[in-house]
Amino acid sequence: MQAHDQMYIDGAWRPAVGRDTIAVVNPADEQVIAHVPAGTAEDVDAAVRAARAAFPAWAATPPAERAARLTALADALAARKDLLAETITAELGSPLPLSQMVHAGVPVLVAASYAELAARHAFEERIGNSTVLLEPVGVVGAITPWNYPLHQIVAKVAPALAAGCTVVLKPAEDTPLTAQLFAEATGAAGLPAGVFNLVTGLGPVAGQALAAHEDVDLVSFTGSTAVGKQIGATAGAAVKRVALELGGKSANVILPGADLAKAVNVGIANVMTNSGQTCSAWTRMLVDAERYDEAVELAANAVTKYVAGERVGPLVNAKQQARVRGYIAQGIEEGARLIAGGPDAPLETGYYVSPTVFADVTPDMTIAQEEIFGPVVSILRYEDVDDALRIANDTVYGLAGAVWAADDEEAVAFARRMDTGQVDINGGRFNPLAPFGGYKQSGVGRELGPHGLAEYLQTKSLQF
Ligand code: TXE
Repeated sequence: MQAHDQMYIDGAWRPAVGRDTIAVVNPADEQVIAHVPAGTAEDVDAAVRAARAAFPAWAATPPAERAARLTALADALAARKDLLAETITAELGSPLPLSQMVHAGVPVLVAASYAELAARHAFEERIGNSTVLLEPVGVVGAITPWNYPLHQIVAKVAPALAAGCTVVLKPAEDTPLTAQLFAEATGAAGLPAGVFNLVTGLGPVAGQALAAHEDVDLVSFTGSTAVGKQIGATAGAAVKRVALELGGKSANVILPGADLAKAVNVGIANVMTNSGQTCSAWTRMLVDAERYDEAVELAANAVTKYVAGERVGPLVNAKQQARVRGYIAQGIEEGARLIAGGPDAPLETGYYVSPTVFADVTPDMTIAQEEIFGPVVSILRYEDVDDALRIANDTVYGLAGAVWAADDEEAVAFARRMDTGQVDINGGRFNPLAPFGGYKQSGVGRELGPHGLAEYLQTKSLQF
């Protein structure tokens, strides 16, 4: 591994133009673990130029060869799995088993899935008397968040490379070490120089410069809705492609005939995973009036398994900790009934928040409307199935959700009426090929699988 004080541009590690650095902090003990370069517009420009120069040859590389590089990338990530997991635990604070299984494990599957898709995707179609060519969009500017540091990178870079695009990545300032390991893996995988480039830096500086760069053809962003709107506006003004994966406020709908204990237990586990820092987390649990009290009791019981500092890691930084504690205080103020946790920090050191459950939450409360991004579950009551649907759809977001019912058919019928991009039916199982992305203000575009690949392609039709 290279020293942390360099960036990966045009196939080589090099220092930033400026001398400013960003301190990387372990959120579990608040200790500084490294410094990385705070890249500027000049660094971004150098990276974009490298990506532009590499584009024609990479776009012309046969898909089978691009697939071979992606297989090598999946292998390189797998070979570094332990180091990646330790690094993610150090800079994000997630418990090591979660880092190993999810944070370091899932991206290997995603990279491998794009190796397969690149190999078998039809980059050419016939429609009547036309041949339609599916061509790479060009240079991609990828801006990623810290919550799943490696997955967010791979979910953008792997389909972009499969499509034949070249990439400049600006990862979150909280988790740049994971991005550096990823960059090193792209080198080990034999990607030609300039096909993948890494610029670390602050969002409003390096991120902004990348999003606004005139030689970037597509900006793919995952993060807050506020920044996403700004990036969307900049891209729109430049008539540039954009993909946005933003916040969520997903509903966990437990219909009257469902297995209540299972739905509540899985629902609590879903939100506690990664300390609630998951955009698709089922943060609103919807239960029918008849079984409401039983559900609250089950939830109070279930949450006792999640202890801050043990199964539940810290939040990523002091700002996120303060924000989540603020939301918990606001929930109490607005009249929700606290049944577990609360706004006090559970540990003196580290950015921990108590696993928290609220009952008697009504749809108009702030905690039922805004993305909290912490280990906080709100339990809402509904009167009948139409009421459940109205509440489930009553937010500006529409990223994910869950439906539990007596059988899959009933759950699917409900899911069809939900304004949301992904729904787990009676528990669901992760599928790395299933499209992921938002309805409404949760975003534009999809990630993963063939739909994720399509984001990075543009079409040209030839008429005969
Ligand atoms: O996000 P930001 P933050 C939500 C979640 C969280 C909130 C704030 O609700 O509490 O956002 O998190 C880069 N131009 N999500 O402040 O600022 C930044 O450097 C270009 C949901 O961390 O949006 C980082 O790389 N880029 C979410 C990335 O944007 C800019 C995951 C995300 O940071 C920029 C994370 C700018 N002006 C937070 N400003 C999800 N959808 O999964 C910042 N960035």
